[in-house]
Amino acid sequence: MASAPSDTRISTDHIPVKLIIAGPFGVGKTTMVDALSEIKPLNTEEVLTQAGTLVDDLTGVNEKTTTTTAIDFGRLTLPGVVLYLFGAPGQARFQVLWQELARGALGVLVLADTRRIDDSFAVLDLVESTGVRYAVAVNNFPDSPEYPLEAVRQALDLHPHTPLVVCDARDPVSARASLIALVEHIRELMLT
Ligand SMILES: Nc1nc2c(ncn2[C@@H]2O[C@H](COP(=O)(O)OP(=O)(O)OP(=O)(O)O)[C@@H](O)[C@H]2O)c(=O)[nH]1
Ligand SMILES: [Mg+2]
Repeated sequence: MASAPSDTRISTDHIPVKLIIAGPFGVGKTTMVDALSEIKPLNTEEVLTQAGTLVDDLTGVNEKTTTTTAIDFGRLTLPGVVLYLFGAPGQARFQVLWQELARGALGVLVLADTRRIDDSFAVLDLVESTGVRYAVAVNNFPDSPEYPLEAVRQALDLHPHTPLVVCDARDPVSARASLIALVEHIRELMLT
């Protein structure tokens, strides 16, 4: 029998860690999971319909043609740990999904978009309701207003210790740096 391709094998000496990449509609969750995953990511993309515009506001993301209908899933192996990455929608109507998804998660990376900063509130409410620790990464688009990070922190009413970074969800190095900021934060909290 042929052995499995190396990129699909899971090493048993790596600690499994579940992380969630969350954020409002169209913020770049699927893009980030795709950029990070070493396996072909599971995507649940479907074409956006006219009916969908009644529930998700396309303002600022008019170029968008598809949306994730459930979750994204990918995997990233780092020294000693294997990260299981779940891309999850952050609109308030996904509260039920979150109750299940948050179970066993070590942390959440919340993506934010400075073109639509208000859309982050529902996500932050959902994440805070789960009690899972989180960090925030601003995903920059070409037409994103560039506010100082302190202004974004204030606008989102983040705790002074909550990590806040800027990222490019398309870039694996940048995406990985955001995850590291999250994991380092959780590590520090666990040690104190
Ligand atoms: N310029 C730029 N475009 C991005 C970036 N991240 C995502 N995009 C684009 O933005 C669009 C939306 O990205 P998605 O990854 O589908 O966003 P999402 O959060 O998964 O969207 P939903 O699942 O519908 O909520 C896509 O066309 C991406 O190519 C980024 O960092 N910079
Ligand atoms: Mg998506």
